Amino acid sequence: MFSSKESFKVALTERLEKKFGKDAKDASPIEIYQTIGTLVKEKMNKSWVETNKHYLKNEEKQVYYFSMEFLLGRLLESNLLNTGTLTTVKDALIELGMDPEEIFEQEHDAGLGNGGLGRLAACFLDSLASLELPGHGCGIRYKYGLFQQKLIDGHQVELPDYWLEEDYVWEVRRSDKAIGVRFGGNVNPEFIDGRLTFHHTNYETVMAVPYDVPIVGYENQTVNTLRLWSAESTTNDFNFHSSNRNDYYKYLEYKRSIESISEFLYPDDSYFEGKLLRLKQQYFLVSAGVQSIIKMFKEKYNNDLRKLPEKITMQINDTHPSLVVPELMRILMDEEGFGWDEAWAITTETVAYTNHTTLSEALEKWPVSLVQQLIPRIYMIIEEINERFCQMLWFDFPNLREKIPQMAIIAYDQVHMAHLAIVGSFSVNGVAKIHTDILIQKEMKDFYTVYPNKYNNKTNGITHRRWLLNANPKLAELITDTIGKRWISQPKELIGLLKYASDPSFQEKVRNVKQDNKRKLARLIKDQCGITVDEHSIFDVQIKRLHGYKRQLMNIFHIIHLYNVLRENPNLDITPRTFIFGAKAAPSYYFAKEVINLIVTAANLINNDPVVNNKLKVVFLENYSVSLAEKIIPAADVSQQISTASKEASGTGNMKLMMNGALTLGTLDGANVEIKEMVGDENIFIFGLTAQEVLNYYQFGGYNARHIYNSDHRIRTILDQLVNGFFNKDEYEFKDIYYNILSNNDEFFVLKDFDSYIEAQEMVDQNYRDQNNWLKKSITNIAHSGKFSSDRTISEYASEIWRLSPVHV
Ligand code: GPQ
Repeated sequence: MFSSKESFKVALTERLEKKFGKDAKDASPIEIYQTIGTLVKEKMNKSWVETNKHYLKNEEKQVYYFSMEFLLGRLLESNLLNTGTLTTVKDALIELGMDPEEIFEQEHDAGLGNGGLGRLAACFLDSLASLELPGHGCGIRYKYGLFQQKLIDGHQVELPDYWLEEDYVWEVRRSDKAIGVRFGGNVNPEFIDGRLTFHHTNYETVMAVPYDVPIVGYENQTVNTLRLWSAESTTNDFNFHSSNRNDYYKYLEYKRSIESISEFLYPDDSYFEGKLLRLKQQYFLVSAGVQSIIKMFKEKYNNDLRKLPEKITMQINDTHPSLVVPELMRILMDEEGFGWDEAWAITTETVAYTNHTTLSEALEKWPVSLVQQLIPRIYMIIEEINERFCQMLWFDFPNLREKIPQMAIIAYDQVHMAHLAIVGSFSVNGVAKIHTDILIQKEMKDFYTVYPNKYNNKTNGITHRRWLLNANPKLAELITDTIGKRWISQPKELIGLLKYASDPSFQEKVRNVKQDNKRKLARLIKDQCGITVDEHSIFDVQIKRLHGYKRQLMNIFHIIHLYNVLRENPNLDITPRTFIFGAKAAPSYYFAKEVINLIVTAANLINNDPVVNNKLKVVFLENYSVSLAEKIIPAADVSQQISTASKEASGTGNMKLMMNGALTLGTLDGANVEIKEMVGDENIFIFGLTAQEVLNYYQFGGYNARHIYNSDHRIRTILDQLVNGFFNKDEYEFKDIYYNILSNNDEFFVLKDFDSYIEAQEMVDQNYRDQNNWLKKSITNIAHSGKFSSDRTISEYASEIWRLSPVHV
């Protein structure tokens, strides 16, 4: 049906008629989208069944990627690309008088994630399938994804993201695979036949119903599964006493409380919010996932669970799913009859843990009372793990005896999830070289002494299929025309572009593609914000979650500085620039919301001041999301990656932007370090404190923000403008930012790095004037971006952690 435009048109027409009783002319764009989606899904079903059969029949190892977040975005276009039907479908739609982009845009983003961590999981799924690796996702089917952001008067307002309003064409509900997850109750030890057993009573059962989403590989027959669990109640579990008229209402209440478990995604990024409901979500995901894997495994391997580590790895995406460790122990001991030692050996050879942050506010520490009350048996197991771990430290590592309270899994009435994950797994990895180094040398130094062999690095990556082939088809085409198409399956082959970096005719072509993309984005900006931007200005982009450490504040301070300079000297020769922001703040993150307010307020002032004479525009695009990123990134000239060094574990936006020819302006943090290594010093703008310098300041002090305020008039001017009515708002509007910097001694070194940031920004300005040189740098970045394909990352996980080989379906 997708073999030619004609057969696709016939299939589309027939299905539209069946599904909606309409022909292509009358159908609405959303109906067209849904129909094509259904057809593509059906096309994938055959390979899905085949893949599953193949995995069942053969004894290859499989990986399960446990994650509280999968930030998929839209799937139609990428599924068309991967199934090799994108061009046919696009062309056919055009012939039918439709705009393919308009059709694709009907799809509601699956926003089941916050930012980098969730998007990484989605890129990994794409790479697993594309490399023909048997790897599946295990997550939660939140009814509401990450909130939709509106800006009202400069303030962020959150609206619920009811993404399931229209049918989600990619999922299949599998009621037959539902599994019960138990919460609460009492656990009583009992001796049965001389064996200690644990009898669990008075618990509440929540039904976990899986919804499966097929994940198709690029031009192969592999279709893996993303299994998303939804919480449901069953009437069987509720005691109706027909004499009591209130039972019905009680039941409804009960049903609501159960369904609340998969109701919404917590909107916090890199931040631990210790809510009971969140803990419920975590155990719900883990228990449903592990139980279903064990069930399947027993059927396949004749109940021989000793083989588990040989055949299965459970990779946990940060500590959020770290209850996998005690849950697997529980199943092996309580349900399968293993003794502690054997269960522990199986568990710790099956689970692997990825750390994604060293920020202390993100570390998960659950109050003992909460864990005990919600999952009593799991708590007992954690206690035992802790006991044995501390004993082991005491006897085997006398030098660490003093450190036991800091290393314990349970201490000071809290369960420390990272410690549980480290102790309970066979692999601990960071997500960029510098991040892994910091884990080993500082954050997890003592654990490294105990388990040196567990530690390894896996630098993050992004799928070049979505972020280059789909998002920037013109650039992809130009690359293929220039070096052939091998780079698509072997992204490192992009290096072949280096030869053309200085070739004027190739440069011209790259420039035209970028210019087209910028024109399109300028139109979007006009439509969404009513701001006219100069499409020949530098498009300078910072798109990511709003966070103190990501320092959007430093960016806007610099913009205000430029504005101040221009007001003093309107004829100053600066390269026209458009600063573009996209960022959601966690709803309860007050400071982050203040920064949004400052950006939007400053933007209004600057954009409407004739003195600036269109040399400067500031745009804040509402509701930053995967699909919006796909429009911004291909149009970017400058990629701002300006986190306080040591704070950004890796970053992945940096990779997407370089792959699309933007030059990085950044600190030596996260994967920026490796980007610099690849492209060389002359093709990146680096500034600011190093991670070591930052860590030294934290440890030994010696930084005083007020000194800088007093001695640097540029900084003093900006800070004073926050509180002297300069922005035509209430004088107190930005006082918290002012005090945050001056009274809290500028936790993220905005003032300390400001001078070198200005200098780096001037370099950007100067460099852009020489277009040939700029294009050479841009092409050099694209050429080196192959390393940052998630195909490379996933190959490393497969060979070094999972010992997983491709399976040809
Ligand atoms: N990251 Cl712990 C998140 O997006 N959310 C989180 O809760 C945690 C980490 C990010 C991290 O900040 C980035 O530096 C990484 O590139 C990304 O995870 C993927 O590893």
